[in-house]
Amino acid sequence: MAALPAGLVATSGQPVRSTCPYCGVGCGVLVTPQADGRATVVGDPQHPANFGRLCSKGAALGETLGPADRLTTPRIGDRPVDWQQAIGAVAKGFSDTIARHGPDAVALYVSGQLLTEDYYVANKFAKGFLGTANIDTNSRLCMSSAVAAHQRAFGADLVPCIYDDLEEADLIVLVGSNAAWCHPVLYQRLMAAREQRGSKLVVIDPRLTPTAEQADLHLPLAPGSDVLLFNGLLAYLVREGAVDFDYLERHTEGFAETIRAAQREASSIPKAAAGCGLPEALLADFYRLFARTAKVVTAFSQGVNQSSAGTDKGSAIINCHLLTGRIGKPGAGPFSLTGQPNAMGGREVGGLANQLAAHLRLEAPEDRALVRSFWHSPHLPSAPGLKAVSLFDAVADGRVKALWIIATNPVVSLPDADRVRAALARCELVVVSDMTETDTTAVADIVLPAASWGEREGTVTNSERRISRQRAFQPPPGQARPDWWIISEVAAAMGHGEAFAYDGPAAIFVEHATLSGHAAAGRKAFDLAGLAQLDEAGYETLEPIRWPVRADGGAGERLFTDGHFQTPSGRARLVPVQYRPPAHAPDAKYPLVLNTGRIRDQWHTMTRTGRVARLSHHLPEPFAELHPADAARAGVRQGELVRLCSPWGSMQARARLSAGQRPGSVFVPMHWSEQIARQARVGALVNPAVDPTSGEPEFKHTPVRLERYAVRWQGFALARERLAQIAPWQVKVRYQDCWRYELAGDVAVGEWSAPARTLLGAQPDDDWLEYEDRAGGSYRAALLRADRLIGCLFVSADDRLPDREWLSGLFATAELDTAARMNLLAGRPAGTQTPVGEIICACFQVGRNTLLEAITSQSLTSPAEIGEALQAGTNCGSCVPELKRLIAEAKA
Ligand SMILES: Nc1nc2c(c(=O)[nH]1)N[C@H]1C(S)=C(S)[C@@H](COP(=O)(O)OP(=O)(O)OC[C@H]3O[C@@H](n4cnc5c(=O)[nH]c(N)nc54)[C@H](O)[C@@H]3O)O[C@H]1N2
Ligand SMILES: Nc1nc2c(c(=O)[nH]1)N[C@H]1C(S)=C(S)[C@@H](COP(=O)(O)OP(=O)(O)OC[C@H]3O[C@@H](n4cnc5c(=O)[nH]c(N)nc54)[C@H](O)[C@@H]3O)O[C@H]1N2
Ligand code: SF4
Ligand SMILES: [Mo]
Repeated sequence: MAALPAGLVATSGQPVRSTCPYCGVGCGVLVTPQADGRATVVGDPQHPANFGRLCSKGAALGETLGPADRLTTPRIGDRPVDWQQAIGAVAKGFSDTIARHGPDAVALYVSGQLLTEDYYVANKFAKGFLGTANIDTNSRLCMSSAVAAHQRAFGADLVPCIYDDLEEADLIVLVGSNAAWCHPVLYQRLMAAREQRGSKLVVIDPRLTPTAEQADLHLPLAPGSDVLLFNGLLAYLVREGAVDFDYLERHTEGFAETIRAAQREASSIPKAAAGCGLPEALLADFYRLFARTAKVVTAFSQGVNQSSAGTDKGSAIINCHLLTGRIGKPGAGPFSLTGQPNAMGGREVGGLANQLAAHLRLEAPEDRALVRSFWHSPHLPSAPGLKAVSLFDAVADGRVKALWIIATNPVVSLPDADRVRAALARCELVVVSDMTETDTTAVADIVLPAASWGEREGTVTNSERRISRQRAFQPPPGQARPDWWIISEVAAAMGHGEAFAYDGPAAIFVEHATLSGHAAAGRKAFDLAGLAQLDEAGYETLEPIRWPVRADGGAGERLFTDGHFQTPSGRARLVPVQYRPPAHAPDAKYPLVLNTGRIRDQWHTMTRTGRVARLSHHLPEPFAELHPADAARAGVRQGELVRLCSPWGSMQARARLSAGQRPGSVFVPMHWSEQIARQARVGALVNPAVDPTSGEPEFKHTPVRLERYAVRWQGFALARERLAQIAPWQVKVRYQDCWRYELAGDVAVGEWSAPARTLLGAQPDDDWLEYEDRAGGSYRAALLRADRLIGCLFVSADDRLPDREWLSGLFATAELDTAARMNLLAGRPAGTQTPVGEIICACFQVGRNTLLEAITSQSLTSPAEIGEALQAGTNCGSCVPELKRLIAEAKA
């Protein structure tokens, strides 16, 4: 077994320069490790993605660290084992399955959160040495539609824009992107540029998001109607004479058919407006603005990609840019915003089942020959492997018998997620590499502990093709190991030691860069030949750099400036596309459309951000955001619990009413897992329809029914230790000095005293305070040990419950004083202090009520004035859109 290279941990007093492991903006961070195992993290002023800025998640990175809840030993079944045994078992399981059933009976399912080096090794292992193309990644769920649209238009998966373009544009169109919450630092850069140069912002999204609230125009289009909207734009541009015929003739093909198709479908503004469910005047305003503005960037994200028409939506957008020649120029182009930190790196190494390494084509014999000889691999599959959703279908029906899942949590994040869980439970061999227990490790046969951010070394590539180093500043806990090491050891145990004899990530990166140089041969955009000679020291000190990095030293050039593309003809293709409705329409039984996505302070399935108190206050519970009219129809009031059902599954959530929600649509975040909340995995409801070209699922459109979840009691507990499951609605929230549990039940509890003592773990010598009003259905109890608050429970027949914030503060003190003790069961301090309310500013923990009170009493009129008065919004700035909303609310 190969040893890990030493020298992983920085010892100088200097902060370690690294990269944020969350979104595709790829912000640089400066990390100063602390004695307690945590770290302070600030933005790197020199990093060209963020110039020192961080969002709420990046700013709280230091608090995600620490050994608590980490996986530290490999295990087989329930049995902890050493690495030798674990690796032997994985290797034998895969070898035996291949011997009995052939290479396509095994598969890997990996992640855009792997470092490029891990990702490269995983692909080499699967495609080159297991001999199967059955390696797919969660990027299939994320930007595979954009990849397919790029390939169709440009002949390769190339993103035409860079971040500067957002600052140089006069018009920015955000389509299906809630960038204020999902790409916050990029959004802040964009807003700053807008202040300076007066650029316009248009947001195309069915809901009024915090991003849309800031826009000059918000187009709340009917879900799934983007193709129609952009076909309508294309036809309008032709009518208005905004076409760049010179560009079309010299650099493109397919424009005549494309124009005809668009004209057939959306010949006039009224026609397009009707199909998109938009007022004609609003659509006309947008079309006019687009036609008149040369410098326009259309940035798109999951409202485009996660659709059964995702590839066509991408093409419809790109068509408009090609038609006007607005591509390959400063401040102009279609811009796919990547979600994960290394979505782009995954594309470089050929992470998807239909790709080969280094932007080479799996289906091209000459490309396969190049890779095969470079890897010295015994065989290379010639047909694409199974795409994520089909891959799990194959697991369900037994075609795939051994599966290795790395750095992703499909039991939460795939559509039809209950079926995914059932499929994994039946599968002969499921191996999971993760850093913590998840809903997916819960159904694994072998669990492997992975090193995580801060403990691993490597590179990631952000949305603008910029490669940055992630650097380690602390050792992994226990036996945890980097993913490249684990995969290489399994490959070696299967007899491929020579091809995987890496002594560290630098060697892998150099191999990757060398292969890209061979593949590009100086002619293609994806080219890292200029980094193929890096030595250890050069890799260690690698500065953020945008590709292409040519052998002659040229780097980071803007793509497509010469109008030359990577298609066989060298011309870009306009692709005729036609609107298709989403796969499943709402009906009488399932009348609403479920739209899913993200919230500001949580990352995906919450395995890291869910550990941070500061990030848990903003939106602590699984919720369903619905229009007041739909709520009234279902008899649901603000804050009540609801049950959502689709033909695929069901869940519970807290109702949040919002007039910004499109009538007929419900928005539910994707984040909550079984580890944190009961019956709150929205993936269980999501239909498994996919885009026919990209295979990307339709996460934004599932018919559902919503009903009141009639509860008999509601309550919450705060406790120093984690509590057992007691209620059918139970949500665990990380607070600074305690855990908060939101609870509710549909069966009345006659007597609370005994179960409350058990729940909070009362001992004979403890102090037990309690108050009961049986007739009113109210019960309150608190447990103290030597004057220290251990836990408390508040139950009520309705939702009249005290503020959690004041009570949770009592856990910070070692001994409760008499006043606090007296007010404990009242749940609030004496006097008439208002509770701070829902936390809006995560950095300084400033609540909604505090903000509203200050805005009114001090007549505050801008986020800057709020910042001066209360600090809110002055650190990461992620809450500024909400501060603006509160100012408007106070005025109204
Ligand atoms: N805070 C936070 N940030 C993140 C992440 C996170 O988990 N948390 N994850 C990262 C990842 S991996 C990704 S992929 C990105 C995703 O970033 P975004 O794509 O910005 O985020 P989403 O919330 O998934 O969806 C975006 C919007 O699409 C809208 N939408 C739904 N249907 C349609 C439609 O038919 N047409 C249009 N035009 N819009 C529609 C939704 O209402 C939603 O507001 O975020 C990244 N950043
Ligand atoms: N309903 C709904 N579902 C969605 C979406 C949606 O909009 N709506 N969006 C989809 C999109 S765009 C995405 S990108 C996916 C994301 O979905 P997932 O990839 O499933 O989400 P994560 O929680 O990021 O999972 C990453 C896992 O890797 C682990 N991990 C962290 N660091 C390491 C490491 O260094 N090594 C290893 N081996 N493991 C590590 C984490 O603990 C975590 O369990 O969700 C998709 N699912
Ligand atoms: S915007 Fe936030 S989450 Fe994204 S990379 Fe920057 S700090 Fe990290
Ligand atoms: Mo994503």
